[in-house]
Amino acid sequence: MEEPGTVYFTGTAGAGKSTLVRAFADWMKSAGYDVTVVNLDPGSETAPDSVDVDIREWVRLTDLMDEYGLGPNGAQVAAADMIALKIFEVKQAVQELKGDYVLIDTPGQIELFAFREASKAIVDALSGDRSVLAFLFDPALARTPSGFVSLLMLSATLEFRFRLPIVNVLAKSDVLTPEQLAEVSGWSDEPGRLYDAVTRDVPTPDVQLSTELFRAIETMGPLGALLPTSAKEGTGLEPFYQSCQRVFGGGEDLEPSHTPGAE
Ligand SMILES: Nc1nc2c(ncn2[C@@H]2O[C@H](COP(=O)(O)OP(=O)(O)OP(=O)(O)O)[C@@H](O)[C@H]2O)c(=O)[nH]1
Ligand SMILES: [Mg+2]
Repeated sequence: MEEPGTVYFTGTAGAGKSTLVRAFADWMKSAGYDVTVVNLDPGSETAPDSVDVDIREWVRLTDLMDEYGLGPNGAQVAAADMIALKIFEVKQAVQELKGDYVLIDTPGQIELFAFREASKAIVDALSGDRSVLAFLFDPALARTPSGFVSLLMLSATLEFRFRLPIVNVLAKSDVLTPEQLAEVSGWSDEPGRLYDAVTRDVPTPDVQLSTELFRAIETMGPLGALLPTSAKEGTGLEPFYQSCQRVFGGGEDLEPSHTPGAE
């Protein structure tokens, strides 16, 4: 049997990870694919029944806060290390479900996920040859040139830390006007436009920094198109699926494992 495709949903706090995981899982199920949804956020407040494998069965943020008298951030740090200790149990639970696709929601605190060694161990344990990191751009940040550059840097950091291919996604695209969406898409399609936008701002040290960062990004290679999605409106989900498939298998499509609507 072919190894499942594993997609990690990452992004800054509130970028829309959990909502996109749910919308994408629903879309995949209605298209006939077998999907396993995994929650790796011990502080998640999503209803457990929308998740197939839930880290909260092993590690819960509120329990850690009560038990050790920790605040939410301290508890997240402790939780990251505890999750790493439980990760083979999580992996076994995922494997038992035998999904074609495994969608993994990650903790809201991106710096914890990006910078703790425990997260590296977690991702290494759960990833096979067909794994991809989806990095969600929050439109509140992505719509300014310096915010956009900062998100590109964060996305590149994740790629560098985890050594996994990355698909950059513009989340909540419905909150942008068509003009804003065209502008932001233009920045990812043509780096020259981003450069112009960054340097058009007043030349404060901040802009100078963004310009330097931009140069670094440019030398890293093609940015890859930023894929607009809206979990609220259900748009961009099929192109997102196709991007993941391109990463996994050089573009071939999975055969749905059962006929849609047959359940
Ligand atoms: N308009 C709009 N709002 C959205 C969309 N997706 C998510 N939201 C809203 O954005 C907020 C954050 O969404 P979440 O899915 O919880 O984001 P998250 O990245 O999982 O958040 P944390 O796990 O807390 O970091 C919620 O209020 C959602 O209702 C979308 O596609 N469109
Ligand atoms: Mg979440």
